[in-house]
Amino acid sequence: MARALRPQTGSGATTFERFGLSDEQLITILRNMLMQRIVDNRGFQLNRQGKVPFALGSEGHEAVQAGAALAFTRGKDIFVPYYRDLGLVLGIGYPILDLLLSMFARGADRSGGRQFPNHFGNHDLGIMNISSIISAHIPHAVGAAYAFTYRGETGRAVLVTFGEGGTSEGEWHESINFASIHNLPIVFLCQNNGIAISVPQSQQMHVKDVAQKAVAYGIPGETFDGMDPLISYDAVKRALDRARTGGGPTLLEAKCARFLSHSTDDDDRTYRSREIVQELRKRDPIATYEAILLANRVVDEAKIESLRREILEETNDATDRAEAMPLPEPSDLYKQVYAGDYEPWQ
Ligand SMILES: Cc1ncc(C[n+]2csc(CCOP(=O)(O)OP(=O)(O)O)c2C)c(N)n1
Repeated sequence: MARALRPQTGSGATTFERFGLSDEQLITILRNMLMQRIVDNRGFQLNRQGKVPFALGSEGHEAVQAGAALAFTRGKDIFVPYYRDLGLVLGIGYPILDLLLSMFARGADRSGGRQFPNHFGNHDLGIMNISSIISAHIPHAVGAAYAFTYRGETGRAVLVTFGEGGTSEGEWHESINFASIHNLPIVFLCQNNGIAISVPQSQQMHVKDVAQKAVAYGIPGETFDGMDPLISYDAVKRALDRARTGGGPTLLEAKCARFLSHSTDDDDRTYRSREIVQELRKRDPIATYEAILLANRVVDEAKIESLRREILEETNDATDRAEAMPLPEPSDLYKQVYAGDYEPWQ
């Protein structure tokens, strides 16, 4: 049942009421945010222990990703993620174990342990695999949306995500232009954390908001608070609904923050001060959302604690299981690379 809750702090006149979410859905959002944070931290811990070669954090992106995951219709929509979408894929149903198998590069991983970590893909969940080449996945997303239109499949939409740095790429512009011309059912969701590795937004573009770029392509553009999961849910849901009902593409921009380094391969102390990061962390989306749920008695402290414990146990279990699995067989090197029985050395 939809609830009427007290206004959120810092979000103007916004009330929970207008989102029409049940208690269960409000708690699902919190669960997904906590899961993202715990799995995220696990990747960094394992890297520091020398057990996994690489991890990418999404701390600070929890709200936008949990909100967007709830707006996605599993079994109908297609999601084309980028590498920082750990929370979004978990929210759609990607198993924690699959993420850990990929981090540990074990043979039981869906790609046979041959993919770069954070290259999510799951056919059953409608998650399209990507490459890390910035914005190279966006034409693929537009292609999927074009296929829906071409086949006359209504009620389906594509959600594609990227960072603000990705909007400097030619493929990004070409894709939005094509989607706009053909009125395709697609939502372009920018997770704007203000920095592309070490390059600030001011050196990527001469506009304040990425969403302004929508004007040039004749589609709606909307900037929203990506630190608020309910506002994020609402924006993504409205845009997906518009796409599903023939309204065409939308460019969304979630203003969020990146609390960690770009990945375990860089040290953000070389390009931003600790004071800046401390300021960002004051707006921790999990702490803010927990406070709102507590104030409105949707959850109590004990419920939050049990959610945390449950997710931590699942993550610990997945870590142990993934670590205990064998590495891929060298003879599997070309498996899933060539179609059919072709052996490249023959
Ligand atoms: C075509 C291309 N150029 C450069 C890179 C190296 N690279 C990897 S991530 C990244 C920054 C992207 O930043 P942004 O799109 O803002 O996303 P964020 O990582 O901040 O979430 C760059 C430049 C790449 N992978 N592909």
